[in-house]
Amino acid sequence: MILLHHIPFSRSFRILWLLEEMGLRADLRHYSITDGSLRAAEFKSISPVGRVPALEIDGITIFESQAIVEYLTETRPLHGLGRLPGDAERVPYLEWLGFAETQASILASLNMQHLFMGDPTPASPVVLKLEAARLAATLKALEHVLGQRDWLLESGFSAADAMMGFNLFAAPYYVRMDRFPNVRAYMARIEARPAYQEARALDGPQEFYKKDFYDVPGA
Ligand SMILES: N[C@@H](CCC(=O)N[C@@H](CS)C(=O)NCC(=O)O)C(=O)O
Repeated sequence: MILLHHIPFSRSFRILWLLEEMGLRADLRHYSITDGSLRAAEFKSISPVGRVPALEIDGITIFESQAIVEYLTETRPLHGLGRLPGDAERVPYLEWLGFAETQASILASLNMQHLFMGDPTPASPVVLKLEAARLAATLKALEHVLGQRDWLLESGFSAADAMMGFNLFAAPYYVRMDRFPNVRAYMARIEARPAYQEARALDGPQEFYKKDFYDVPGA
């Protein structure tokens, strides 16, 4: 049995997608950011600060998406989706895994301020503008790399690309993507993957974003 603790359109999508790339189907247990389900004692015994994803597999439970990605790729090397110690691309592979989380933390900050705070504590326009600029800087870095190759690593698709699965589809709510054609082409390549399409169908509808774009108030 494989059980993924999951919220649609969140970082747990990374794992849902990676499992599909490996031909593994997980049962999903759904949570919500706003209904208190992440704070239940039972879930906190699995994920200490009540975050998704957490994955139950092989008789163990793992939290933190990067740890899950590394565990899955190391225990299932035949799929060729990780770059194990000794691989020439081991270092860039680890860098991109970390980069994905750096980018995701900016998105989480924007999500928190645009979607989950509101009155009586309005978000600071200065901080919102700064965070959107920091997100754009990560997209600019990707734009450069993706002008040289189709996937993050020269050797082709890897689990590092699956780590981007949550990020890149949340970014357009905060940054206009017109100036990042290589990133948009990369997103189209991702969307063309059958495993991605399967995972998206399993994911469930996103409930965070109520409009297409969140501008900085007063900008
Ligand atoms: N570094 C963690 C971050 C996990 C995380 O923050 N997940 C979000 C969803 S994208 C969450 O569960 N948020 C709930 C909260 O902040 O209360 C990972 O990559 O697994």
